[in-house]
Amino acid sequence: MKLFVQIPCLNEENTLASVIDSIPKQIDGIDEIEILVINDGSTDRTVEVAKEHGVRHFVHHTTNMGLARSFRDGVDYALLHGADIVVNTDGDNQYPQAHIAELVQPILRKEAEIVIGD
Ligand SMILES: Nc1nc2c(ncn2[C@@H]2O[C@H](COP(=O)(O)OP(=O)(O)O)[C@@H](O)[C@H]2O)c(=O)[nH]1
Ligand SMILES: [Mg+2]
Repeated sequence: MKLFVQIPCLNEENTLASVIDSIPKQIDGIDEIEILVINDGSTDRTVEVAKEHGVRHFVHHTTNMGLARSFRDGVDYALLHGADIVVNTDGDNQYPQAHIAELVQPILRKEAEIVIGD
């Protein structure tokens, strides 16, 4: 199972490092974890910070196109690159990444196709 964690970002240079560094490196039942940053026309160092923290997958919007379009383009990229599961999280460190392992469990158990953390 290949998991993509996608992070839509509009100018998240201050918080993106904490988000990336707290994404789990291993999850039982998942073979590969890839991180994808969707850069939605950022004018700050979002992309440089992501690269410095090991991100290798990017979707770039040359101008700001909004979160909905960013989310969709991220899912398209992830599926094209072999994703079995896509987790979306924010670049502002609003969500605790440590819960990603728990979040994907209903999918791994084939009990759900979509899981929402609240
Ligand atoms: N507000 C906003 N966020 C965007 C946009 N494009 C990408 N994002 C990213 O979408 C994520 C959610 O945005 P945020 O402002 O935190 O939304 P909220 O958590 O619903 O208040 C963040 O990682 C943003 O950087 C955009 O055009 N506007
Ligand atoms: Mg937010």
